[in-house]
Amino acid sequence: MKNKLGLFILYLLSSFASADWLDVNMPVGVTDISQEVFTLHMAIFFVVVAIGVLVFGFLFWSMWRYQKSKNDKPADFKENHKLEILWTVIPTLILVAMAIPASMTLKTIYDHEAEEGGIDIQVIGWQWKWQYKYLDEQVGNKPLSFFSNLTTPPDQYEFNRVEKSENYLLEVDEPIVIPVDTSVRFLITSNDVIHSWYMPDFAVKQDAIPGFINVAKTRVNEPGIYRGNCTELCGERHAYMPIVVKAVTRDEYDAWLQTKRDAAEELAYLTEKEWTVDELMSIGEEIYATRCAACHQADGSGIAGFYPALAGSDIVMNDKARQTEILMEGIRGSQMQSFAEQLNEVEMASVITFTKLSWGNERSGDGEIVLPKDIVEYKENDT
Ligand code: HEC
Ligand SMILES: [Cu+2]
Repeated sequence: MKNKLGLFILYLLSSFASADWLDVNMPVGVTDISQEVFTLHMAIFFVVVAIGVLVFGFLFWSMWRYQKSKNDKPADFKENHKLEILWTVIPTLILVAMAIPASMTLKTIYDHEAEEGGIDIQVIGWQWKWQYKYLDEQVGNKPLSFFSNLTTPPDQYEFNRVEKSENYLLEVDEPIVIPVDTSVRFLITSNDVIHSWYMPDFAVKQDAIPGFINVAKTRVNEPGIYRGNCTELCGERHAYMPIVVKAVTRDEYDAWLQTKRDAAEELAYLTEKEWTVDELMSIGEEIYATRCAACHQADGSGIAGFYPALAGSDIVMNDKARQTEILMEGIRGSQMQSFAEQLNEVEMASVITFTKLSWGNERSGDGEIVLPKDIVEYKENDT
């Protein structure tokens, strides 16, 4: 018996020493604040361990020392004012001692002052994706803006048909890019319900609330790719809206901004270009898979009672004006949201064309296609 207990303790000790245990702890992170939070967490953790050892040690020692077989006459005193005052004052002092450094860290976390040379990024939660707007960077005549959509295919998370990828449910089509050693403020809000923007390596976790802007400031010390997710239950696909941040050097950041500006110029040209059906279909197929298939299903069959089938839909087959309107404006009060900001003119025209010419719709419908310039026209008439 004694031997087995010894083995068990040895086992516990050896597993404590192995690195696996470190993964159970919170990450040290890559910002000054995240490191401060980690140090604070460890300091308080050890205070708690020390108190636990003392209290339980004393408890077990007393049980053993004053067991009935050793003391046939137990002491029968009650109330000891000195002791009672002592065990009130000591914990109070310990709590105050822990609250001081904790409040100091909180104060740094809540410093939202803009800094010289810093950048502001508006973060907007959507069911179920994140939008990022770089408020200081104009592209065309609007701030640079894009959406981050989950890229893990449903075959991995719904049907278990294929092996899970390394960054399972933590991968997106377009990560946010930020420069290192620069003060970055995230202005966090929501378009629909409450979400929460959580990036463990930055020690940033802020609710995204419609109509409010919550600010989180960070300054990343090390280049790298950091992953987090939405941490406020926000609907059925809450688990499918990850966050990926790519921290790069200032030069790489400037180069990335330039590619964004070039892409905007390219788009102006692309909306004018003559498009073939095949080109539109291949872009449309990709857009459909990442933006629409989650609800309307890969084969356009929808889910009865939740998401209408697009295969065989009269609107999709025969009413391109109404379908364009649905995609641009969304359907109020339903999960069919506006894609006007999420897709550019080429992507919008392609995905509409794709739905009109897939799943048999091409045989029963009017077989028309929608061109990027139709979307440009829609936008012009709309304003
Ligand atoms: C989050 C789920 C969701 C996503 C993603 C989504 N839709 Fe929808 N869609 C809906 C719902 C729900 C409706 C029905 C709304 C209603 O009528 O109240 C709908 C309706 C439609 C309709 C009208 C169909 C009809 O016959 O009435 C079209 C067309 C459509 N969606 C196209 C798309 C396209 C194209 C995409 C991708 C760019 C897309 N949807 C993405 C949920 C979604
Ligand atoms: Cu969410």
